[in-house]
Amino acid sequence: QPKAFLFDLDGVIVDTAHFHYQAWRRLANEKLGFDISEEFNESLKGVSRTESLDRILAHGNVALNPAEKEALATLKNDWYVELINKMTPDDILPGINEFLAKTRLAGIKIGLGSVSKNAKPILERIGILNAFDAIIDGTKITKGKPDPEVFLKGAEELGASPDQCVVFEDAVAGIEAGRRAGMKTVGIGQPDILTEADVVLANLNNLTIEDLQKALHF
Ligand code: B16
Ligand code: MG
Repeated sequence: QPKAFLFDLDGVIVDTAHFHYQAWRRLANEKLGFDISEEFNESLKGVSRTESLDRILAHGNVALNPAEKEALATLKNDWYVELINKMTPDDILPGINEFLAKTRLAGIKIGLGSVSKNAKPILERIGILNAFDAIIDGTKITKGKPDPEVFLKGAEELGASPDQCVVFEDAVAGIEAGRRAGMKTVGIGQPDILTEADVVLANLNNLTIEDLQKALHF
């Protein structure tokens, strides 16, 4: 039986992936003079703030000094925070509350594995901070996904070995991080994008722990 479930935040618990895209797109449009597509945005999911900016600048062939980059990253985050401040418990994605309840009932530990420095304020806003036994966020790690650090720290805090953990992720970089950590991975999204995940689901609606264990061969 699995001992711990590790959930990504953006795109799994809440649809903040969309807010990140909105804020980055606004930055590219208003400050850099080019646009970024939704397809390009896939490559930013799960990637840290500074690394995301570097990828956007490379994409638009723009070179900036560290101070300029810092200013743009701050501006993006200000816009992003404006968006997340409007969130309520209604923004929790379909099936999440029920699935977390089933997980707890099954005696499986619940951890958050997010690269975001805004993770805790978001969980507070949507009222589910207390659902987590461990929270690993951007303030606790030095390497973003696809590095496995965030999930390995989560397993450690929950007292589980990697092979007893399941990672729930919407990002290509996040699935890679879970795999590199030696964990089973559940992709939330499209199978043609999350090709490396052990199982891909559209969402966690009506998912039972038994069905999941079967699908993952636990
Ligand atoms: P912040 P996750 C990641 O969160 C996002 O997917 C990624 O788009 C974002 O750049 C990163 O957090 C950093 O977020 O700017 O709020 O610190 O998917 O790991 O939950
Ligand atoms: Mg994500």
